[in-house]
Amino acid sequence: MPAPLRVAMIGNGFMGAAHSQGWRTAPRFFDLPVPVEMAVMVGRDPDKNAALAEKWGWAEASQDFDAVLARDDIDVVDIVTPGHLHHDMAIAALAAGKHVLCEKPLANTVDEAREMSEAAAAAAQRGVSAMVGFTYRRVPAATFARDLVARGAVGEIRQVRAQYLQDWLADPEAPLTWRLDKSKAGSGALGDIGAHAVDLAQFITGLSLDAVSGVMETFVTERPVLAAGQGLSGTAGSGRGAVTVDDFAAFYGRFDSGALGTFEATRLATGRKNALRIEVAGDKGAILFDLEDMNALQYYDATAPSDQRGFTRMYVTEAEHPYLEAWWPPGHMLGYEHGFSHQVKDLVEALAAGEQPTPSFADGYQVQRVLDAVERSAGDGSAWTSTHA
Ligand code: SOE
Repeated sequence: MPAPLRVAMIGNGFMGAAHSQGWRTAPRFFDLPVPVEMAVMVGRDPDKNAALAEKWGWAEASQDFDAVLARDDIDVVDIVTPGHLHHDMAIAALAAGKHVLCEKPLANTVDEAREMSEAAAAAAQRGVSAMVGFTYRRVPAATFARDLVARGAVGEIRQVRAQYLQDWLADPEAPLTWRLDKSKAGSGALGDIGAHAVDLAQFITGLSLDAVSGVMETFVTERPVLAAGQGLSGTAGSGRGAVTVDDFAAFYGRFDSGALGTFEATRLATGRKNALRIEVAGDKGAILFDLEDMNALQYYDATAPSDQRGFTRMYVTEAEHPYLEAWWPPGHMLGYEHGFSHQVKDLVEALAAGEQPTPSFADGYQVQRVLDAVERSAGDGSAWTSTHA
């Protein structure tokens, strides 16, 4: 029996629950090359952290991240805290010789992301690996879209339409949480969900964004502050507080091949709950992935006889589709949480093989440069061209 991989996770919010599900489930459905131990969960509030650690399957709970890093019996550190904590935690964990999985976006600024990428490159020389959690790459239909594009199914890519639409901030009374605080989240819709759209579009196409032209807007500039005890990460108080991030970000992007993309990220898209859509159009066909229909993929074959052309909607639930062999019979659907199990599977397999897992911190840094370029391009909004000139 090979030695187990012992994991420490820091953070216990929404992503903590999702990552715990991944660590718990992957070893039970996939034949991993090494056993996984959910050793310790780290969080600030002792009672909450201990209760959640037990509920989610962690052997121990701790309040002391440094003490956990000093332990010899921890191999992997999984960081699921808000973005402003990623940089210091990841660099400290890598310096302590731990492999790191860090939630997206990699950091809150391009400088932080560069330093993290450099630290990961140095750690790799010592056999220590780092990965960033762009989980949607591991939704089977998204992975399969990448495979079809790589096989030439759409031909030469000309256009990409990428959207990530949510509506949980459409209500102006939705409270101020850390995701609306620039000092904690870095940016709003852009970094929270636009980062996914950027990563997934680049992943599916195999292309890389070279240049952007963007626009950003904050529609609801003040929101209710939650009462003490209910607030998240330091926003507790009373009255209304300022929203310091964007509600909406959109941009044109030019890929390294010359293909063009339109990107839109918003948490005010009334009626859209979690619609991450990537449509890729080439000279031989087109493909559409939509997270709100995540077990299916739409494909248009432009080389078919003209009287038989049309988008085909196929279920990506066959055993030969990515990751599906481990799951259910055809047509028995997967959900949001499976991406986190697939992330653990891929990470554990890479670590056991001594390979660098992907997406790497260098990939996360590249996405951060795209986000930063969108913010610089949007600037103060003065780049709009008036129709009244
Ligand atoms: C909230 O907008 C959020 O949880 C993102 O932070 C996640 O990355 C995304 O997967 C779902 O939406």
